[in-house]
Amino acid sequence: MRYRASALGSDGVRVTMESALTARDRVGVQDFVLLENFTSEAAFIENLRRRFRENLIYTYIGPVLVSVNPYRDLQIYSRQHMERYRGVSFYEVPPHLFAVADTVYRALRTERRDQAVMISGESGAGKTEATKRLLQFYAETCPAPERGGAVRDRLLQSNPVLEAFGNAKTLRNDNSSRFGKYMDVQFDFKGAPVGGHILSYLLEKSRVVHQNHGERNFHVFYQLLEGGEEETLRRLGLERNPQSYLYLVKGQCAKVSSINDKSDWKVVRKALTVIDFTEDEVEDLLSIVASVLHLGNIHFAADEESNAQVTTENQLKYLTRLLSVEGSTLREALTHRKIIAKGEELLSPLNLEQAAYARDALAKAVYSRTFTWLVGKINRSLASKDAESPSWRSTTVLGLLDIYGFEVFQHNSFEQFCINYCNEKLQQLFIELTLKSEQEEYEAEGIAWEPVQYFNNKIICDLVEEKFKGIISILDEECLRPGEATDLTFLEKLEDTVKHHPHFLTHKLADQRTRKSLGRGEFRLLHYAGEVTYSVTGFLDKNNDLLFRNLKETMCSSKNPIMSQCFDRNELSDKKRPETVATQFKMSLLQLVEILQSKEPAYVRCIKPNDAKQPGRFDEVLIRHQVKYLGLMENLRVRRAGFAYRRKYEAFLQRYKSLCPETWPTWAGRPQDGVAVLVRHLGYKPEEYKMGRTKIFIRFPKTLFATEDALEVRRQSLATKIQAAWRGFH
Ligand code: AD9
Ligand code: MG
Repeated sequence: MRYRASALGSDGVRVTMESALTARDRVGVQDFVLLENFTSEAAFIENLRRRFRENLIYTYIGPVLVSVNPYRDLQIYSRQHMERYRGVSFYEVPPHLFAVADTVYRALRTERRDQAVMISGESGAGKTEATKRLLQFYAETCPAPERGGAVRDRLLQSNPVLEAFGNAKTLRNDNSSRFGKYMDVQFDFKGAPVGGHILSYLLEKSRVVHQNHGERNFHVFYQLLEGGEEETLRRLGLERNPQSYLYLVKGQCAKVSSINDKSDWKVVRKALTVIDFTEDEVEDLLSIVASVLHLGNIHFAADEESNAQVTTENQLKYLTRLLSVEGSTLREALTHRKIIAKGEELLSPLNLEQAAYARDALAKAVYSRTFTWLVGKINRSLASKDAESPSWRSTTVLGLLDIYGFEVFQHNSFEQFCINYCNEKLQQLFIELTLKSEQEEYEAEGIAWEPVQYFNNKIICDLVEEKFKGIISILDEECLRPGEATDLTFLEKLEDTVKHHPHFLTHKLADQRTRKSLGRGEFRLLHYAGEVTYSVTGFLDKNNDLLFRNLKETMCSSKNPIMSQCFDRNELSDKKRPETVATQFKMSLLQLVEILQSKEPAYVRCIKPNDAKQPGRFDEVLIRHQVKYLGLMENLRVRRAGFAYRRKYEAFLQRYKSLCPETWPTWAGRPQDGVAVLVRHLGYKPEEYKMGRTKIFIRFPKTLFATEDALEVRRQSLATKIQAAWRGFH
């Protein structure tokens, strides 16, 4: 017999039945694989919209979590919410980030395999927020370690510090990550967090000296000025007003309504103590932050021979003190360049432009090296205190990846090129891993695999990173011709080498139609997530990342303990040319991919609902675009390749056994046989399902819905009966 809602029970039951169905209409399905029309993008978007309207921001595609940024506090991350998701099966509760958190954690515990949660999506989609919630989940719900319980606090408190130094307001996001972060949390054999380690990727250091209109420098500068104590500011020679600092006024938006720099500073200040900063270290760190601001205010004037002279004595005085260097050495280094010719050192004076360049290069180097030092310092504080003990060997690792999202601005430069390349790599990994694991599951279960067509972005990754022919190689080649090569010769070389590539275009290569929108100093890449036009201006310089030798020497002589760790004397004697920025980045991404591949992956795909950062606004065009490029439709088709739904025999039987007298209340045989009996009783037709080795595969959502509905009906009718009996009893 086939259960039909209308064929069952009294009127009362039918009404309940309808409301269950209406609820599904209203809030959509919680797993896209259950969409009737799963190939329709319109149906996909409609499902997202319905759920978003009801503040249901999470939906699955099988094990992948899709999340839409609500831009409002939904109160769904409390301790109670955490408890609700602990130890329950993924599908038994509404979709939630905590369900992913718990599933990953349990896999780590039971299978003792390292896990990695990869969070992706464009700038402002909610990756960093998701990472923080995950970390909070583990810090609050995991058992405390026997020793070194402070590690939980340290894990949490490393965040505000890194965000202060590595995040900034951009046009896309008021708290945009300007560095990539991969964080390992280490668990002991009892499942307690015992340590952590952070890898950071390419900080966007150009922001230190320049911001586009409507953007800010890194948060820490504003926080210190707003929140620092009088006494501290006096010592650092700082004024409260950000407008006084040239490095803070370029974007003309020091104040942001969504940000409270003053209270954020308090949080950061406290956090520094938690992550083991001594008072002296805090002082040294703040001296460096302040010195960057003073550097920005160093002015030069030209003497009669057009050589630059420092005119801002007061700033120089503070710099000398804060960086603990000799005043005369610093002055000379800011206005001269040391050249070694035929074994002899020569000092060549700089003109105004060169001196400004040297000053900015120093500011960027000081800041970015301090950031790297900070990550190292945090890592020392997070390092498991049990590292030497035998239990260390039995730790398992859970990785959280939160990287800067794909971004397109009016003006895109080297930084966007690196950020978007990074997203391209991660998309590639997602494609490889999801498709591969699906295929493997079908094979493991002995079910025929039907291949699915999808867009593979490997072609774009190759365009960027291939040896000799890729954009990075060509850029590096040009960087090897100082004095001859320019940004424009780099562009010409690119045009010659990759002219026929379907994802590459320049003004010269474009046809009449597209030429208008492309400037002469630009190239365009057709990324998986859309077209981006890059201006080549500054590419060579940023890739070379030169710091004049005498500036390096000056910094090596610094008595500020942090600076002296950041600038190592060995660097001065090193004859080998350092790797370029793009090549270092490429290598670090390759290493990251290896790390991620060695772990069991879980995915959170974040979607940004509108560009105005507003709650409740569902911009369909924007969302459709993201659904497309994140490959969610393909992901769904792969997941549905044949079967909408799959479940382990044990779980399936447990959930539905009450629908069949032979399996209710207990089934004594193998779960697989119980399921066979159950589905025959439910009237499943042979073409509707397949029995794998450990799981049942159901082809159409409607089959499962009918079963779910029958379950709901039974529950309701039971409740009605109990109520009636209760009334009769009284
Ligand atoms: V970027 O690539 O670093 O520029 P993210 O990291 O993807 O970007 P982020 O997590 O910083 O974006 O989210 C942007 C803002 O959206 C946050 O500052 C919050 O104001 C808002 N947001 C994001 N996720 C949530 C959420 N789950 N609940 C409420 C959220 N607000
Ligand atoms: Mg972020």
